[in-house]
Amino acid sequence: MSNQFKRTLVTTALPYANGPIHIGHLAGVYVPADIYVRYLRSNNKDVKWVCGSDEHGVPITLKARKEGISPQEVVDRYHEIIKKSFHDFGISFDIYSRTSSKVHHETASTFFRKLYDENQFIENTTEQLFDEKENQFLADRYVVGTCPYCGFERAYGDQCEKCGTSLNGKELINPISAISGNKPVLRETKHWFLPLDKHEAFLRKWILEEHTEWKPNVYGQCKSWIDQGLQPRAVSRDLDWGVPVPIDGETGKVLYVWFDAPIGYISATKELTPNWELYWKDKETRLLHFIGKDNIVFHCIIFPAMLKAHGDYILPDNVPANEFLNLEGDKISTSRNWAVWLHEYLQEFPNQQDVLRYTLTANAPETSDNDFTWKNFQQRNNSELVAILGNFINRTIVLTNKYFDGKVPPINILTTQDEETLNEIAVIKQEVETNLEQFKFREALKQAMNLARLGNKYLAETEPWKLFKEDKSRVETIMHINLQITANLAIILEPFMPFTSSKIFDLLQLKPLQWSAIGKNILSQAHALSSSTELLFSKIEDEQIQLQVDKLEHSKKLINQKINVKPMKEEVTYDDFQKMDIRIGTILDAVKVPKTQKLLQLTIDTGIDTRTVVSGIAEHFQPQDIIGRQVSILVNLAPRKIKGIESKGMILMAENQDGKLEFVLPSASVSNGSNVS
Ligand code: B3M
Ligand code: ZN
Repeated sequence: MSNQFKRTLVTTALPYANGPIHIGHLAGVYVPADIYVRYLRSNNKDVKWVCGSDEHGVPITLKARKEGISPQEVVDRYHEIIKKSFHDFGISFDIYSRTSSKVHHETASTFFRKLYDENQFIENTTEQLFDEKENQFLADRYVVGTCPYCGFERAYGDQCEKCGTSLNGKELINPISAISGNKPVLRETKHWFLPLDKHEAFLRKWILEEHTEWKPNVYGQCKSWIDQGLQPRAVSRDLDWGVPVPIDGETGKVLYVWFDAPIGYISATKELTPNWELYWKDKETRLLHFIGKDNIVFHCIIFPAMLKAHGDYILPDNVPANEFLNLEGDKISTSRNWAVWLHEYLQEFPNQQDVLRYTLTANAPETSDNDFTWKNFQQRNNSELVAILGNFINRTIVLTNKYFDGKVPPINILTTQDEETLNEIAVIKQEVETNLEQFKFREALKQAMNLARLGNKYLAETEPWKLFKEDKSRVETIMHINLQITANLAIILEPFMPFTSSKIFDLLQLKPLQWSAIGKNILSQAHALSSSTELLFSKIEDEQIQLQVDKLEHSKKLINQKINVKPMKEEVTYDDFQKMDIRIGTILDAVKVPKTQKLLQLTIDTGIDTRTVVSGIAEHFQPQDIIGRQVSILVNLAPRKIKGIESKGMILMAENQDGKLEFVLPSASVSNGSNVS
């Protein structure tokens, strides 16, 4: 543990309150941070962990537009859902706040104002994309277009999600407004810029020379940014949702969401403790930002430059960013519903938070993107949690009940094997610590599970069930050791699987113990266990997994259908539409047009008259099946001769993706001649 620090402040990326959270969020940021913080707490360290919802920015306003509700309604809804999911999964923030809070608005505003007053910004009028129809500047994700770097056609105005390059809307090729589909124009507007170029020398030295210990993925991204040369970044936007720019007379402008959001960490700390300054301004505080890789530049370059410009804040000591978690081979996507949502998981696997926490940690995308598959989830549960951990603890409890009436037996003469087994606990503890301190959570978990493996091996080799009759004293020692291992597991697993740890403590009738107890004699002779023999984990069956796979398959189908939807035709005026006279009619007769495959000759009562229409639906309907059915018919279409028959009008049909036709009809029967408008 880095001993030059007196206390630690952990921050985790503030999730946008524009949707629920999924396994990718947990795996990349919140579970690793939770493990780390729980570990520090278990070591009695002074640590605070702050987080909250990011409630500003275009992701929120876009969502509000899409749903036809206000941004406030969006954030109110998702803030609660997100907060609950975190709580349900044991994510143990000291505070989960939100950036729409009053404290945050004041903090962010004051922060900006100080930098403004001290001339830390450049004020500049530039041309920005503007949607004339919507009368709005197209900040960030309000504009999409082709990425000039990789050619991806749906790049956003602030970033290309394909190649990760951070962009300015003006760089996009063929930009279109995300709200209206319009081609934007350029219009002048004034903004404030943080001159990152002026901070470049400092950042270069601070990161590239003084923080060579940062994870290679983080260090590498920073190096590439700095080597490309840093540019001034706009810190305000023309939007009406956010923290207003605190300058008199500047209306319709708010702080850029990436300016205010990281200040949210400070605001949350303020809400948490009156001593907040100790955590932000004292050199003996260690500041850690847990984030995903798409947030690296903001936490390693922009926010530190802001803090430096402010003058009195500490800078992060480390930024353990993870790569991305994919799902069944594809990028997790909220809009395509390609995700495992936390609230849904808990409905389908109730009380199995730790199975997910375990799987996500065991597969954490620490050094490269990684894949979550349901098969792997099942396998990790069945062959690791059930077969190794659950099995060891269950056998230990059951045998103790059977031989010693549920009481801890004495420890007698130790064999070399006993001593080696007990000594191994301290070795494992050390391994777990070393890995946790380097943010290597996968490896740390593997080592912690080695303690359960050790227990299983010891139990299998000593075979107490064969010895009880002739050597009770030996069995006492063996079971005593197994129970000590079980108690140690409760402590060492707590950061990773807090629910399981608490169950083990309950089984042992122990109050939760701290990290320093690992390797010590925890259970004293004659201590009584709980009478419960509840299993810690249960097997997950193939059917349960198949259900999840099917659910994803269903999402994929919907996605593919969406992709196949034809683009909208050219715009028409209301008058164009009004010219069309569509009525409800009834098919009186239908016959196949001779020598054709597709054509039916229909006789239709339109309410106005009885007429003939030739329609290309013969491959979809048998004549006898449609006689008597109502249809919608365009009656004022100019007559056409088809195969020698004069056709007057056109039947309205809907065609789905696989080309199948259905009649377009009112939902209840209406009289012939009724207008469709
Ligand atoms: N809300 C972006 C994201 O979820 C953002 C993080 C803010 S951290 C200060 O990727
Ligand atoms: Zn790109």
